[in-house]
Amino acid sequence: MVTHASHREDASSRAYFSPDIEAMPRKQLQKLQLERLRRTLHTAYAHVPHYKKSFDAAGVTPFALRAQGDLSRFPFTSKADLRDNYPFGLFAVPREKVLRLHASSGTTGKPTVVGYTAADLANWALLMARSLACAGARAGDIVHNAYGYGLFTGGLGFHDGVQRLGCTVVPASGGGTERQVRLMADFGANVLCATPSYALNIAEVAERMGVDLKGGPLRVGVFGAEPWSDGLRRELQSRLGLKAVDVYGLSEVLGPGVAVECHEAQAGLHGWEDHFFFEVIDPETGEPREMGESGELVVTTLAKEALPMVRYRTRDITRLSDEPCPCGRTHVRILRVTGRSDDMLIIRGVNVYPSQIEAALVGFPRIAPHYQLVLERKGALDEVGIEVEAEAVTEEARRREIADAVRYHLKSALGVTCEVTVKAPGEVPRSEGKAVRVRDLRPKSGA
Ligand code: DLL
Repeated sequence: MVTHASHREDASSRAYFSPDIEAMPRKQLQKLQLERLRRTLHTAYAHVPHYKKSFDAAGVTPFALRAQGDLSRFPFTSKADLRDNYPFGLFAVPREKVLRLHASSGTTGKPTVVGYTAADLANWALLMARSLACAGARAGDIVHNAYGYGLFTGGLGFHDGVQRLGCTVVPASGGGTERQVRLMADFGANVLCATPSYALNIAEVAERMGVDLKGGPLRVGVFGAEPWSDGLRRELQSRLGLKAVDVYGLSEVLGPGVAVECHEAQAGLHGWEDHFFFEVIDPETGEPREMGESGELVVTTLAKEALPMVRYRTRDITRLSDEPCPCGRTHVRILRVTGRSDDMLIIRGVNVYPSQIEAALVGFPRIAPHYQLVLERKGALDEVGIEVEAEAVTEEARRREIADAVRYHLKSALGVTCEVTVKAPGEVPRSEGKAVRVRDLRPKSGA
Protein backbone atom coordinates (compact mmCIF):
# COMPACT_ATOMS: atom_id res chain seq x y z
CA MET A 1 0.00 0.00 0.00
CA VAL A 2 2.68 2.46 1.07
CA THR A 3 4.81 1.71 -1.98
CA HIS A 4 1.81 2.13 -4.21
CA ALA A 5 0.85 5.49 -2.69
CA SER A 6 4.35 6.92 -2.86
CA HIS A 7 4.70 5.68 -6.41
CA ARG A 8 1.50 7.45 -7.31
CA GLU A 9 2.65 10.62 -5.63
CA ASP A 10 5.93 10.48 -7.50
CA ALA A 11 4.17 9.98 -10.81
CA SER A 12 1.78 12.85 -10.18
CA SER A 13 4.51 15.30 -9.14
CA ARG A 14 6.19 14.53 -12.48
CA ALA A 15 2.97 14.68 -14.43
CA TYR A 16 4.20 15.54 -17.90
CA PHE A 17 1.43 15.80 -20.45
CA SER A 18 3.74 14.80 -23.33
CA PRO A 19 6.59 12.93 -21.56
CA ASP A 20 8.58 12.03 -24.68
CA ILE A 21 8.66 15.63 -25.81
CA GLU A 22 8.99 17.41 -22.47
CA ALA A 23 12.05 15.42 -21.36
CA MET A 24 13.58 14.99 -24.84
CA PRO A 25 17.40 15.26 -24.80
CA ARG A 26 18.37 18.73 -26.05
CA LYS A 27 20.36 17.45 -29.03
CA GLN A 28 17.33 15.57 -30.30
CA LEU A 29 15.09 18.56 -29.61
CA GLN A 30 17.39 20.80 -31.65
CA LYS A 31 17.32 18.36 -34.55
CA LEU A 32 13.53 18.40 -34.47
CA GLN A 33 13.59 22.20 -34.39
CA LEU A 34 15.83 22.41 -37.44
CA GLU A 35 13.53 20.16 -39.48
CA ARG A 36 10.47 22.16 -38.46
CA LEU A 37 12.25 25.50 -38.96
CA ARG A 38 12.95 24.52 -42.56
CA ARG A 39 9.31 23.65 -43.07
CA THR A 40 8.14 27.00 -41.64
CA LEU A 41 10.50 28.94 -43.92
CA HIS A 42 9.43 26.99 -47.01
CA THR A 43 5.73 27.41 -46.20
CA ALA A 44 6.07 31.11 -45.49
CA TYR A 45 8.07 31.72 -48.68
CA ALA A 46 5.73 29.72 -50.88
CA HIS A 47 2.37 30.86 -49.49
CA VAL A 48 2.75 34.36 -48.02
CA PRO A 49 3.66 37.15 -50.49
CA HIS A 50 5.00 39.32 -47.64
CA TYR A 51 7.65 36.71 -46.78
CA LYS A 52 8.54 36.13 -50.44
CA LYS A 53 9.17 39.85 -50.76
CA SER A 54 11.08 40.26 -47.49
CA PHE A 55 13.27 37.15 -47.99
CA ASP A 56 14.06 38.27 -51.55
CA ALA A 57 14.94 41.76 -50.32
CA ALA A 58 17.31 40.24 -47.75
CA GLY A 59 18.81 37.99 -50.43
CA VAL A 60 17.89 34.70 -48.72
CA THR A 61 15.78 31.69 -49.69
CA PRO A 62 14.61 28.93 -47.35
CA PHE A 63 17.50 26.81 -48.66
CA ALA A 64 19.92 29.18 -46.88
CA LEU A 65 19.05 27.46 -43.59
CA ARG A 66 21.61 24.71 -43.00
CA ALA A 67 22.02 25.12 -39.23
CA GLN A 68 19.97 26.92 -36.58
CA GLY A 69 22.44 29.83 -36.54
CA ASP A 70 21.59 30.62 -40.17
CA LEU A 71 18.20 31.90 -39.05
CA SER A 72 19.85 35.20 -38.09
CA ARG A 73 20.22 35.90 -41.85
CA PHE A 74 16.43 36.05 -42.23
CA PRO A 75 14.46 39.28 -41.75
CA PHE A 76 12.41 40.02 -38.65
CA THR A 77 8.63 40.27 -38.60
CA SER A 78 6.98 42.99 -36.50
CA LYS A 79 3.54 44.11 -35.40
CA ALA A 80 3.64 46.70 -38.21
CA ASP A 81 3.82 43.84 -40.78
CA LEU A 82 0.59 42.41 -39.33
CA ARG A 83 -1.07 45.83 -39.48
CA ASP A 84 0.14 46.49 -43.04
CA ASN A 85 -1.34 43.17 -44.13
CA TYR A 86 -4.61 43.67 -42.23
CA PRO A 87 -6.72 41.61 -41.87
CA PHE A 88 -5.71 38.29 -43.46
CA GLY A 89 -2.65 39.12 -45.60
CA LEU A 90 -0.15 37.03 -43.62
CA PHE A 91 -2.28 33.87 -43.65
CA ALA A 92 -0.57 30.94 -45.37
CA VAL A 93 -3.84 29.06 -46.02
CA PRO A 94 -7.09 30.02 -47.81
CA ARG A 95 -9.40 31.87 -45.40
CA GLU A 96 -11.92 28.98 -45.60
CA LYS A 97 -9.39 26.78 -43.73
CA VAL A 98 -9.29 29.24 -40.83
CA LEU A 99 -11.71 28.07 -38.15
CA ARG A 100 -11.15 30.82 -35.60
CA LEU A 101 -9.98 34.42 -35.47
CA HIS A 102 -8.68 36.39 -32.50
CA ALA A 103 -7.57 39.99 -32.39
CA SER A 104 -5.78 42.30 -30.04
CA SER A 105 -6.86 45.90 -29.83
CA GLY A 106 -3.87 48.08 -30.44
CA THR A 107 -3.66 51.46 -28.74
CA THR A 108 -3.57 53.07 -32.16
CA GLY A 109 -5.05 52.11 -35.50
CA LYS A 110 -6.08 48.68 -36.64
CA PRO A 111 -6.20 45.60 -34.43
CA THR A 112 -3.81 42.71 -34.97
CA VAL A 113 -5.72 39.76 -36.40
CA VAL A 114 -4.60 36.14 -35.95
CA GLY A 115 -6.13 32.92 -37.30
CA TYR A 116 -6.07 29.19 -36.56
CA THR A 117 -6.75 26.09 -38.68
CA ALA A 118 -8.21 22.91 -37.18
CA ALA A 119 -4.68 21.59 -36.65
CA ASP A 120 -3.59 24.89 -35.06
CA LEU A 121 -6.49 24.73 -32.60
CA ALA A 122 -5.64 21.11 -31.73
CA ASN A 123 -1.98 22.02 -31.16
CA TRP A 124 -2.94 25.05 -29.08
CA ALA A 125 -5.18 22.90 -26.83
CA LEU A 126 -2.35 20.39 -26.49
CA LEU A 127 0.21 23.07 -25.58
CA MET A 128 -2.19 24.58 -23.06
CA ALA A 129 -2.93 21.16 -21.52
CA ARG A 130 0.83 20.61 -21.28
CA SER A 131 1.28 24.06 -19.72
CA LEU A 132 -1.49 23.51 -17.17
CA ALA A 133 -0.03 20.13 -16.16
CA CYS A 134 3.40 21.75 -15.88
CA ALA A 135 1.85 24.40 -13.63
CA GLY A 136 0.45 21.70 -11.34
CA ALA A 137 -3.12 21.18 -12.59
CA ARG A 138 -4.29 17.55 -12.80
CA ALA A 139 -7.03 15.73 -14.72
CA GLY A 140 -10.20 15.86 -12.65
CA ASP A 141 -9.50 19.32 -11.21
CA ILE A 142 -12.05 22.12 -11.25
CA VAL A 143 -10.48 25.02 -13.10
CA HIS A 144 -11.90 28.51 -12.67
CA ASN A 145 -10.99 30.45 -15.80
CA ALA A 146 -11.15 34.20 -15.19
CA TYR A 147 -9.25 35.25 -18.31
CA GLY A 148 -11.43 37.34 -20.61
CA TYR A 149 -13.41 35.42 -23.25
CA GLY A 150 -13.80 36.97 -26.68
CA LEU A 151 -11.28 38.31 -29.14
CA PHE A 152 -8.54 38.15 -26.46
CA THR A 153 -6.75 34.79 -26.66
CA GLY A 154 -6.66 34.27 -22.88
CA GLY A 155 -10.18 32.98 -22.22
CA LEU A 156 -10.67 30.52 -25.08
CA GLY A 157 -6.99 29.51 -25.16
CA PHE A 158 -7.16 28.34 -21.54
CA HIS A 159 -10.67 26.94 -22.00
CA ASP A 160 -9.65 24.43 -24.69
CA GLY A 161 -6.51 23.41 -22.80
CA VAL A 162 -8.37 22.80 -19.54
CA GLN A 163 -10.78 20.44 -21.33
CA ARG A 164 -7.93 18.74 -23.19
CA LEU A 165 -6.25 17.97 -19.85
CA GLY A 166 -9.47 16.38 -18.62
CA CYS A 167 -10.49 19.02 -16.09
CA THR A 168 -13.84 20.72 -15.47
CA VAL A 169 -13.70 24.27 -16.81
CA VAL A 170 -15.70 27.11 -15.26
CA PRO A 171 -15.77 29.73 -18.04
CA ALA A 172 -16.08 32.75 -15.74
CA SER A 173 -14.31 35.36 -17.93
CA GLY A 174 -13.44 38.72 -16.30
CA GLY A 175 -15.68 40.89 -14.12
CA GLY A 176 -18.57 40.30 -11.69
CA THR A 177 -15.97 39.55 -9.05
CA GLU A 178 -18.32 38.83 -6.12
CA ARG A 179 -20.13 36.22 -8.18
CA GLN A 180 -16.79 34.70 -9.21
CA VAL A 181 -15.76 34.40 -5.55
CA ARG A 182 -19.05 32.68 -4.70
CA LEU A 183 -18.67 30.23 -7.61
CA MET A 184 -15.09 29.44 -6.68
CA ALA A 185 -16.13 28.62 -3.13
CA ASP A 186 -19.35 26.73 -4.05
CA PHE A 187 -17.78 24.63 -6.82
CA GLY A 188 -14.54 24.06 -4.91
CA ALA A 189 -12.11 25.39 -7.53
CA ASN A 190 -8.69 23.72 -7.45
CA VAL A 191 -7.05 25.96 -10.02
CA LEU A 192 -7.47 29.69 -10.71
CA CYS A 193 -6.47 31.09 -14.11
CA ALA A 194 -6.36 34.90 -14.27
CA THR A 195 -4.10 37.86 -14.79
CA PRO A 196 -2.12 38.41 -11.56
CA SER A 197 -3.74 41.82 -11.09
CA TYR A 198 -7.23 40.31 -11.39
CA ALA A 199 -6.26 37.46 -9.04
CA LEU A 200 -5.35 40.12 -6.47
CA ASN A 201 -8.74 41.75 -6.99
CA ILE A 202 -10.43 38.35 -6.44
CA ALA A 203 -8.41 37.79 -3.24
CA GLU A 204 -9.38 41.19 -1.92
CA VAL A 205 -13.09 40.81 -2.73
CA ALA A 206 -13.14 37.33 -1.11
CA GLU A 207 -11.62 38.75 2.07
CA ARG A 208 -14.17 41.56 2.10
CA MET A 209 -17.03 39.08 1.63
CA GLY A 210 -15.65 36.88 4.42
CA VAL A 211 -15.22 33.93 2.01
CA ASP A 212 -12.23 31.80 2.91
CA LEU A 213 -10.68 30.73 -0.38
CA LYS A 214 -7.38 30.16 1.36
CA GLY A 215 -8.52 27.29 3.55
CA GLY A 216 -10.31 25.49 0.67
CA PRO A 217 -9.30 23.16 -2.17
CA LEU A 218 -7.59 25.90 -4.22
CA ARG A 219 -4.06 24.70 -5.00
CA VAL A 220 -2.67 26.35 -8.12
CA GLY A 221 -2.79 29.80 -9.75
CA VAL A 222 -1.81 30.14 -13.41
CA PHE A 223 -1.14 33.85 -13.77
CA GLY A 224 0.12 35.76 -16.79
CA ALA A 225 -0.64 38.06 -19.74
CA GLU A 226 1.09 40.98 -17.99
CA PRO A 227 4.37 41.58 -16.16
CA TRP A 228 4.33 40.87 -12.42
CA SER A 229 6.84 40.61 -9.63
CA ASP A 230 7.95 37.99 -7.13
CA GLY A 231 6.55 40.27 -4.43
CA LEU A 232 3.09 39.98 -5.99
CA ARG A 233 3.61 36.21 -6.28
CA ARG A 234 4.24 35.98 -2.52
CA GLU A 235 1.23 38.18 -1.83
CA LEU A 236 -1.08 36.03 -4.02
CA GLN A 237 0.26 32.78 -2.61
CA SER A 238 -0.36 33.83 0.96
CA ARG A 239 -3.74 35.49 0.38
CA LEU A 240 -5.18 32.73 -1.80
CA GLY A 241 -3.38 29.71 -0.32
CA LEU A 242 -2.03 28.42 -3.63
CA LYS A 243 1.14 28.01 -5.60
CA ALA A 244 1.33 30.79 -8.21
CA VAL A 245 3.08 30.12 -11.52
CA ASP A 246 3.80 32.46 -14.40
CA VAL A 247 2.42 31.75 -17.89
CA TYR A 248 3.52 33.64 -21.01
CA GLY A 249 2.30 33.98 -24.54
CA LEU A 250 1.31 36.40 -27.25
CA SER A 251 -1.44 36.24 -29.81
CA GLU A 252 0.88 36.80 -32.79
CA VAL A 253 2.57 33.43 -32.29
CA LEU A 254 -0.23 31.50 -30.50
CA GLY A 255 -1.81 33.11 -27.41
CA PRO A 256 -1.22 31.65 -23.93
CA GLY A 257 0.77 28.41 -23.88
CA VAL A 258 4.10 29.55 -25.34
CA ALA A 259 5.91 29.16 -22.00
CA VAL A 260 5.05 28.34 -18.41
CA GLU A 261 6.81 27.85 -15.09
CA CYS A 262 6.88 24.41 -13.57
CA HIS A 263 5.22 23.73 -10.26
CA GLU A 264 8.46 22.24 -8.94
CA ALA A 265 10.89 25.11 -9.45
CA GLN A 266 8.76 28.24 -10.11
CA ALA A 267 11.94 29.69 -11.59
CA GLY A 268 11.74 30.66 -15.25
CA LEU A 269 9.19 29.56 -17.83
CA HIS A 270 9.77 26.47 -19.97
CA GLY A 271 9.34 27.61 -23.57
CA TRP A 272 7.92 24.77 -25.67
CA GLU A 273 10.73 24.29 -28.15
CA ASP A 274 9.03 21.64 -30.28
CA HIS A 275 6.62 24.43 -31.35
CA PHE A 276 8.74 27.59 -31.09
CA PHE A 277 12.28 28.66 -31.81
CA PHE A 278 13.45 31.31 -29.36
CA GLU A 279 16.16 33.91 -29.88
CA VAL A 280 17.24 36.89 -27.80
CA ILE A 281 18.56 39.91 -29.67
CA ASP A 282 19.97 43.32 -28.95
CA PRO A 283 16.85 45.51 -29.30
CA GLU A 284 18.89 48.36 -30.79
CA THR A 285 21.04 46.56 -33.36
CA GLY A 286 19.06 43.34 -33.91
CA GLU A 287 22.24 41.28 -33.35
CA PRO A 288 21.78 37.88 -31.66
CA ARG A 289 22.67 37.67 -27.96
CA GLU A 290 24.23 34.67 -26.21
CA MET A 291 22.32 32.27 -23.96
CA GLY A 292 21.88 34.00 -20.59
CA GLU A 293 22.24 37.56 -21.91
CA SER A 294 19.34 39.96 -21.57
CA GLY A 295 17.57 41.35 -24.65
CA GLU A 296 14.43 41.23 -26.76
CA LEU A 297 12.74 37.87 -27.25
CA VAL A 298 12.22 36.85 -30.89
CA VAL A 299 9.98 33.88 -31.71
CA THR A 300 9.64 31.73 -34.84
CA THR A 301 6.74 29.29 -34.97
CA LEU A 302 7.56 25.69 -35.90
CA ALA A 303 4.15 24.14 -36.51
CA LYS A 304 1.62 26.92 -37.18
CA GLU A 305 -0.40 26.42 -40.37
CA ALA A 306 -2.62 29.50 -40.70
CA LEU A 307 -0.16 32.10 -39.48
CA PRO A 308 3.46 30.98 -39.57
CA MET A 309 5.69 33.62 -37.97
CA VAL A 310 9.32 34.09 -38.86
CA ARG A 311 11.49 35.90 -36.29
CA TYR A 312 8.65 37.80 -34.65
CA ARG A 313 9.95 40.67 -32.53
CA THR A 314 7.97 40.46 -29.29
CA ARG A 315 9.39 43.67 -27.72
CA ASP A 316 9.50 41.66 -24.48
CA ILE A 317 12.74 41.92 -22.54
CA THR A 318 14.08 38.73 -20.96
CA ARG A 319 16.91 36.15 -20.83
CA LEU A 320 17.05 32.47 -21.75
CA SER A 321 18.56 29.72 -19.59
CA ASP A 322 19.43 26.18 -20.63
CA GLU A 323 20.47 25.15 -17.11
CA PRO A 324 18.93 21.79 -16.17
CA CYS A 325 15.67 22.18 -14.24
CA PRO A 326 14.73 20.13 -11.14
CA CYS A 327 11.46 19.14 -12.85
CA GLY A 328 13.39 17.21 -15.51
CA ARG A 329 11.94 19.12 -18.45
CA THR A 330 14.64 19.89 -20.98
CA HIS A 331 12.99 22.85 -22.70
CA VAL A 332 14.78 26.19 -22.39
CA ARG A 333 13.63 28.55 -19.67
CA ILE A 334 12.55 32.11 -20.45
CA LEU A 335 13.21 34.17 -17.37
CA ARG A 336 10.44 36.38 -16.05
CA VAL A 337 9.53 39.04 -18.61
CA THR A 338 10.19 42.33 -16.82
CA GLY A 339 8.41 44.43 -19.40
CA ARG A 340 8.13 45.47 -23.00
CA SER A 341 10.74 47.72 -24.50
CA ASP A 342 7.86 50.10 -25.39
CA ASP A 343 6.81 50.31 -21.72
CA MET A 344 10.15 51.42 -20.40
CA LEU A 345 10.00 54.79 -18.69
CA ILE A 346 12.85 57.19 -18.35
CA ILE A 347 12.40 58.94 -15.04
CA ARG A 348 14.88 61.80 -14.78
CA GLY A 349 17.40 59.84 -16.79
CA VAL A 350 16.88 56.47 -15.05
CA ASN A 351 15.44 53.62 -17.17
CA VAL A 352 12.77 51.72 -15.29
CA TYR A 353 9.93 49.30 -16.04
CA PRO A 354 6.61 49.51 -14.17
CA SER A 355 7.22 45.94 -12.93
CA GLN A 356 10.41 47.07 -11.16
CA ILE A 357 8.39 49.71 -9.37
CA GLU A 358 5.90 46.99 -8.43
CA ALA A 359 8.72 44.81 -7.09
CA ALA A 360 9.85 47.67 -4.87
CA LEU A 361 6.34 48.55 -3.67
CA VAL A 362 4.70 45.20 -2.92
CA GLY A 363 5.25 44.28 0.72
CA PHE A 364 6.28 47.82 1.74
CA PRO A 365 4.80 48.57 5.18
CA ARG A 366 1.41 50.30 5.45
CA ILE A 367 0.58 50.31 1.74
CA ALA A 368 -1.65 47.92 -0.20
CA PRO A 369 -0.20 46.22 -3.33
CA HIS A 370 -2.08 48.48 -5.76
CA TYR A 371 -0.38 51.19 -7.77
CA GLN A 372 -0.54 53.31 -10.89
CA LEU A 373 2.00 55.52 -12.60
CA VAL A 374 0.83 58.89 -13.87
CA LEU A 375 2.68 60.67 -16.67
CA GLU A 376 2.21 64.42 -16.93
CA ARG A 377 3.78 67.27 -18.86
CA LYS A 378 5.09 70.04 -16.61
CA GLY A 379 6.49 72.82 -18.76
CA ALA A 380 8.82 71.19 -21.23
CA LEU A 381 9.45 68.16 -19.03
CA ASP A 382 7.65 64.87 -18.52
CA GLU A 383 7.02 64.07 -14.87
CA VAL A 384 6.17 60.66 -13.45
CA GLY A 385 4.04 60.39 -10.34
CA ILE A 386 3.25 57.20 -8.46
CA GLU A 387 -0.09 56.63 -6.82
CA VAL A 388 -0.18 53.99 -4.14
CA GLU A 389 -2.84 53.10 -1.62
CA ALA A 390 -2.85 53.11 2.18
CA GLU A 391 -3.49 49.68 3.67
CA ALA A 392 -6.02 51.09 6.14
CA VAL A 393 -7.96 54.31 6.54
CA THR A 394 -5.33 56.86 7.54
CA GLU A 395 -5.47 60.59 8.23
CA GLU A 396 -3.90 63.07 5.82
CA ALA A 397 -0.75 63.77 7.88
CA ARG A 398 0.00 60.04 8.25
CA ARG A 399 -0.49 59.54 4.52
CA ARG A 400 2.08 62.23 3.80
CA GLU A 401 4.51 60.44 6.10
CA ILE A 402 3.94 57.18 4.26
CA ALA A 403 4.46 58.97 0.93
CA ASP A 404 7.82 60.29 2.13
CA ALA A 405 8.88 56.80 3.21
CA VAL A 406 7.86 55.30 -0.16
CA ARG A 407 9.64 58.06 -2.08
CA TYR A 408 12.82 57.47 -0.09
CA HIS A 409 12.55 53.71 -0.60
CA LEU A 410 12.13 54.06 -4.40
CA LYS A 411 15.11 56.36 -4.54
CA SER A 412 17.36 53.88 -2.73
CA ALA A 413 15.97 50.72 -4.40
CA LEU A 414 15.76 51.95 -8.03
CA GLY A 415 17.52 55.28 -8.07
CA VAL A 416 14.39 57.09 -9.25
CA THR A 417 13.01 60.27 -7.76
CA CYS A 418 9.31 60.85 -8.22
CA GLU A 419 6.25 62.29 -6.57
CA VAL A 420 4.33 59.74 -4.49
CA THR A 421 0.67 60.15 -3.56
CA VAL A 422 -0.92 57.87 -0.99
CA LYS A 423 -4.60 57.37 -1.74
CA ALA A 424 -7.31 56.04 0.54
CA PRO A 425 -8.10 52.28 0.47
CA GLY A 426 -9.97 51.36 -2.74
CA GLU A 427 -9.01 54.55 -4.62
CA VAL A 428 -6.50 53.02 -7.04
CA PRO A 429 -8.52 51.38 -9.85
CA ARG A 430 -8.82 47.57 -9.66
CA SER A 431 -8.13 45.35 -12.65
CA GLU A 432 -10.48 42.85 -14.31
CA GLY A 433 -7.98 41.76 -16.97
CA LYS A 434 -4.69 43.30 -17.94
CA ALA A 435 -4.01 46.03 -15.40
CA VAL A 436 -3.55 49.58 -16.61
CA ARG A 437 -0.30 50.48 -14.85
CA VAL A 438 0.38 53.78 -16.57
CA ARG A 439 -2.06 56.70 -16.89
CA ASP A 440 -0.69 58.99 -19.54
CA LEU A 441 -2.09 62.50 -19.04
CA ARG A 442 0.38 64.20 -21.40
CA PRO A 443 -1.19 66.15 -24.25
CA LYS A 444 -1.40 64.03 -27.40
CA SER A 445 1.07 65.19 -30.00
CA GLY A 446 -0.69 67.36 -32.57
CA ALA A 447 -3.48 68.14 -30.06
O1 DLL B 1 -1.58 38.13 -23.28
C1 DLL B 1 -1.68 35.88 -24.15
C2 DLL B 1 -1.83 35.35 -22.77
C3 DLL B 1 -3.08 35.14 -22.24
C4 DLL B 1 -0.70 35.01 -22.03
C5 DLL B 1 -3.23 34.61 -20.96
C6 DLL B 1 -0.82 34.48 -20.76
C7 DLL B 1 -2.10 34.28 -20.23
P1 DLL B 1 -1.52 39.32 -26.03
O2 DLL B 1 -2.78 39.97 -25.60
O3 DLL B 1 -1.19 39.25 -27.48
O4 DLL B 1 -1.48 37.83 -25.55
O5 DLL B 1 -0.35 40.06 -25.26
C8 DLL B 1 0.96 39.60 -25.35
O6 DLL B 1 1.49 40.39 -23.12
O7 DLL B 1 4.02 40.31 -25.63
C9 DLL B 1 3.84 40.50 -23.20
O8 DLL B 1 4.20 41.84 -23.37
C10 DLL B 1 2.64 40.41 -22.28
N1 DLL B 1 2.69 39.17 -21.49
C11 DLL B 1 2.04 38.02 -21.71
N2 DLL B 1 2.34 37.13 -20.73
C12 DLL B 1 3.23 37.74 -19.89
C13 DLL B 1 3.92 37.35 -18.71
C14 DLL B 1 -1.58 37.39 -24.25
N3 DLL B 1 3.76 36.16 -18.15
C15 DLL B 1 1.89 40.44 -24.50
N4 DLL B 1 4.79 38.24 -18.17
C16 DLL B 1 3.31 39.90 -24.50
C17 DLL B 1 4.97 39.47 -18.71
C18 DLL B 1 3.46 39.04 -20.39
N5 DLL B 1 4.33 39.89 -19.80
